[in-house]
Formats: sequence, structure tokens, C-alpha cells
Amino acid sequence: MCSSTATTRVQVVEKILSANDTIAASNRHLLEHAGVYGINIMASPGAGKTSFILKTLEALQGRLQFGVIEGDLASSIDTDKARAAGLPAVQINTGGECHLDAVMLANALPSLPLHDLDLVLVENVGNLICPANFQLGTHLNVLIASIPEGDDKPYKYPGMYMGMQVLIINKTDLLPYVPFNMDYFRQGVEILNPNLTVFPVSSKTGEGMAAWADWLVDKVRGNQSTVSHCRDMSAQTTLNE
Ligand SMILES: Nc1nc2c(ncn2[C@@H]2O[C@H](COP(=O)(O)OP(=O)(O)OP(=O)(O)O)[C@@H](O)[C@H]2O)c(=O)[nH]1
Ligand SMILES: [Mg+2]
Repeated sequence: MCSSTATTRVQVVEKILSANDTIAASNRHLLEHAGVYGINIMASPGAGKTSFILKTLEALQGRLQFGVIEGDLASSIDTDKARAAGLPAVQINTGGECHLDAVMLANALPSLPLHDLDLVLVENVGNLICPANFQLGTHLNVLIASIPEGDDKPYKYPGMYMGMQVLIINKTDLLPYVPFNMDYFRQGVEILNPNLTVFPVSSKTGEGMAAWADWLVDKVRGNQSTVSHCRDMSAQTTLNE
């Protein structure tokens, strides 16, 4: 590729990402206004995103009300599962896109009963490359790695591990059957993102889910009290003006 073509391409990509960030900011505003905490869940296909969401519902035991936005290239399979479990759920079919973007989320959010919810879990399209590049306006990025994917993934897909705040290591029930060097895996993660909060879990047996659910409740309640404190301060400022 000649250098002027490459420069134009970089400029176009920068413009797309900047337009996306503007809409992501408006999504964040919508969520905050409704008092809802948003989580963007990313992982490779089949890592267990939907299973983890359904197990989170069980582990929360009614402590938080949440809805789900399911991103897939096609089908409503995951949304059907979430609805069958009693969750409000909206499907986004991206057609050919390998990730969700802020516009897709902006179109989906009004279909959820946001004012009845504490939390929205967004299941991004199964992919270990693209989703990390597109902000959605959610508060937290969660990556799910799973044991059968192999212990070398942080070394091969570093971008995905760098932009996350939480790492779920799923399918730990398979550790006795699948070669997976946990020390090697965690060293790769540590180099890329030493501040990650890590939860090893099994979405099949439920092992580890209680620790995740307790942490999540604290996180969401903490955000709700910060947002309401900021609202009170802003109302106070207006009254004093
Ligand atoms: N043994 C085991 N299997 C699991 C676990 N979590 C999920 N699975 C299985 O892994 C497969 C994929 O799980 P899903 O939850 O559909 O994965 P996903 O990431 O949502 O998949 P896509 O939406 O298609 O990208 C299913 O057969 C699940 O039953 C786990 O912790 N242990
Ligand atoms: Mg799924």
C-alpha cells in the first residue's frame, strides 16, 4: 500500500472511532440517568459468555435486577436462552460485523426496561480481536478466557487483555482433562494488565460464581451511590445559583 493511501485509511479509521466514542458517551449518559451499570462482556466464540450470564443470574439470587443485550452475527439463540431464564433481553444481529459498536447499543438500550434495572450485561460478538477497539459506553470491560482455548491466548491476543478491568477464567471444571498451565497463562496476563481483577469460575458447576456475584453487587451498589451523590450535589448547586 502506498503511504498516502495508508494515511487516508488511518484518518478514516480515526474518524469512525471518534464518532463511535461520541455515541458511546451518550449511551453512558443514558445508563447513568437510569441508574444502570453497564458491562461489556467479550470473549472468543464458545468461551461461555451466555452460560456465564445465566450462572450470574443464579449466583446473584435476586440481589440485582439485570437485563441482557446479546450480540451475534445471526440468530436469536442466546436471547431466547436469556428470556427463558426470565431476563429481559434484546438481540442485536450484526450481519457481517465482528463486534458491537456504540450505535448498535444506542438502538438496543431503549428496548430494555432500564428504570427497573440495576445492571445491563452486554454479550459482545464472539471474537478476540475487534470488540476491544469499540467503546460502547458501558462502565466495565470483562473478558472471559476459557480453559480449552489454551494457555497461550494472552501472548497471541494482547490487545484484548490490555483493555479489560475484569478477567473471568471459565470452564475450570475442565482443568483435570485439558493441558493448561495456569502459571504461564497468568504470567502473560500480568505482563499486559497487572491490575486485572481475576475470577476463576465454572459456569457449569457454579464454582467461583459466588465470589464474582458478591464483587459485582458491591461494584454496582458503589456506582449507584456515587451517581446519586453527584445528582444531589448538582441539584444543590442549582438551588444555590
Ligand atoms: N465444561 C464446561 N462447559 C461450559 C462452561 N461454560 C460453558 N460451557 C459450554 O461451552 C459451550 C459454549 O457455551 P456458550 O455459553 O454458548 O458460549 P458463548 O461464549 O456464549 O458462545 P457464542 O455466543 O456462540 O460466542 C456450551 O456447550 C456450554 O455448555 C463451563 O464452565 N464448563
Ligand atoms: Mg453466547
